[in-house]
Amino acid sequence: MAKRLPVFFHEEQLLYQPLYEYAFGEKINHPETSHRAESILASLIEQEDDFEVIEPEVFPLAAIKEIHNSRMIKAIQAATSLPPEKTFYPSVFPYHRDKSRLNPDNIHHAGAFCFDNGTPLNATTYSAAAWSAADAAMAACLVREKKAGVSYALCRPPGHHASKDLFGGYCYFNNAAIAANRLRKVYPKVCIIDIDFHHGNGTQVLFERNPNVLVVSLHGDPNEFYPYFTGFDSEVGSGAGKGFNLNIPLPKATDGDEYLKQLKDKAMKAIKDFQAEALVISAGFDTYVGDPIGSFTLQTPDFYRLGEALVSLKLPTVIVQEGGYEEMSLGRNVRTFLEPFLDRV
Ligand code: SP5
Ligand code: ZN
Repeated sequence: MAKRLPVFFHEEQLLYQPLYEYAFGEKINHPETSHRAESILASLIEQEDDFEVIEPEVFPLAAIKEIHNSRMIKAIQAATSLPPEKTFYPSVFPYHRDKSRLNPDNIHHAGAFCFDNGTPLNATTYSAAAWSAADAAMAACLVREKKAGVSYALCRPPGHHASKDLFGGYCYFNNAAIAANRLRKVYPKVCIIDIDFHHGNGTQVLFERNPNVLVVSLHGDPNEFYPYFTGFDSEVGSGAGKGFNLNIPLPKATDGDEYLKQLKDKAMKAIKDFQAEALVISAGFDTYVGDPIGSFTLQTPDFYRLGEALVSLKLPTVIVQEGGYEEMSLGRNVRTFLEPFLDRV
């Protein structure tokens, strides 16, 4: 039997269940459910000759601390002492964030480490987010040690909106950044390609001054779509990192053909020019036609084409789960995307 594609996942990720969010004043069911992970897991287990689910064992605090500052981590930890039925929604965001005024142990100060009100905290958030980060760290270690050519971290909650000291956009710890940092210890030049519907603002800001990490993101035009303030093509990196950030904003209703064209002509060209030695894919599936919060029109077979295109780069690859909120199709879309990578395990 051929080698199976390693899938990292920890059961404790399921215990965090945000119930709702306020989206522009409207109370809606929270899109980032634990059912998402269950949908993916069920779909991969169905094909157990191809996928091997592995539970991370090491609690990843050191890996998280490489990316996030200790006060932001503390703010998320502070929620572990909330009563089980209580969920805190950061809703007040301070203008001044100087150290002397902030107490990360006080849950009412969580807004100092957060940038939107869709990213709540409760007693289970920290362990779910930490084990999600562990998936990414372990998946990267396996590839770094050349025990696999490709691995998949079933991260949930997602990560690409989180930066050094701000969580938001359903993201707490930046799993893709954690994976990239692990890879960098063996592969000096790493590319993170972000194919989630939303701009990966957290990943961008974490690496925008770094010439050794190329960050490429295709996403809904920020003039119209979340996170609104970043993701424009004028953001090209800064200082020594200038030229090593590429944003490809795309209009509403972008379909698979157009998406693939942009991916190949712009994103993959940049990755080749950069001569990346390893690849992290921030894999969101909210580009799917049926997604409740995305506005592209990719169909399930398009995810196969996407995977096929990225496999052709022939790079050691860590695939990190990001968004994708149409629970019925999510598992199938993820499996379809992973299929072309099976030859490269
Ligand atoms: C990881 C990730 O995908 N995070 C996305 C966070 C998006 N939060 C804002 C959602 C705004 C929803 N607006 C829905 C409009 C539907 N027509
Ligand atoms: Zn998204």
